[in-house]
Amino acid sequence: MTPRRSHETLFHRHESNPILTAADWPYPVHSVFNAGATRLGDGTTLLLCRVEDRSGLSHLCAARSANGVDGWIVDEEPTLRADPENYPEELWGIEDPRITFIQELGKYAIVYTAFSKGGPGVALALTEEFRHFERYGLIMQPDDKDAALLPRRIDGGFALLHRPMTDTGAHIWISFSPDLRNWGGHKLVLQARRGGWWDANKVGLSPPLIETPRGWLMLYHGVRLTAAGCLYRIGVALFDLNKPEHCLLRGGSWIFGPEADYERHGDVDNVTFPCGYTLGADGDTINLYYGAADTSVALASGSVRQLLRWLEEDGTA
Ligand code: BMA
Repeated sequence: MTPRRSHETLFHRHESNPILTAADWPYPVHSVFNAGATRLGDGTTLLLCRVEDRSGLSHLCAARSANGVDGWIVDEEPTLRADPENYPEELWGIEDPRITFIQELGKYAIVYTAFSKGGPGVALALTEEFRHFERYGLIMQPDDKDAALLPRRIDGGFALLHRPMTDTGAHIWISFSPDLRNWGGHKLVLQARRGGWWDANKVGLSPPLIETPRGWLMLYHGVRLTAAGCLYRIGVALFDLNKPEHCLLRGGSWIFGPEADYERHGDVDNVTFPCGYTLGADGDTINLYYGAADTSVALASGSVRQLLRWLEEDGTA
């Protein structure tokens, strides 16, 4: 009998973790974490980091590197600041960006959390070069977060994964739009489990979905509430390429969670929170960028093929 692979190591931490901290910043900040990621046209890796200053509020700041590991060049000033005068929903800062290159627009879509008086909501901005931004404002009202766009239309509509809070828990939904402004066709795609599960009560999309020949691969976080606080761990699921609301497989176990000291201890202990990835030149290596303990940015690498194989064995429909 083939041994079950539920304890296989699917993501390997980079030896120079954490790869970015507040000490790398050219201006005074408190912490740097939960970064969106993408690759620019010239191959440069861009991380759009959530940066918290000593007001406690967050803004976004870009760091660029040729190899995605070191040699980061960080913008001298915040790259995208909250703009509460024009966008009152950004009153208490902007957080946790996810970046998707939208082929038909030739632009990057940044979907981020806007922290409003009414709670966290989902906001959108488009950019071509991460210097000028076209803001769309709030596209999902509070309480909603952990959102990312798909890179292309599905059945004629743009598609947004997001995580509204409901009375029955926090589950992942998909919504569709003809123009990125008007949203409808809402469908539940992944439900938090109940009881003692690692992903009971609260799940949320982590980085944007990864397109594979087998389907859209989702890395999602599950939040386990314990007497000592929350544990933020990562699991995997697979969705139909043409019907992304249809879950094909969902892993039983989590595949990545707080183990290293910089994940175990920080402003918020026991948090691994990926918001972005880049794919290696081989089309298989996933460079996963994650916030560690709400304090720093760390990197782990995995393989699309290995994740799919693991899901076949550990997952259920
Ligand atoms: C979530 C978000 C993340 C954060 C995590 C752990 O609800 O606010 O930004 O990393 O909690 O504090």
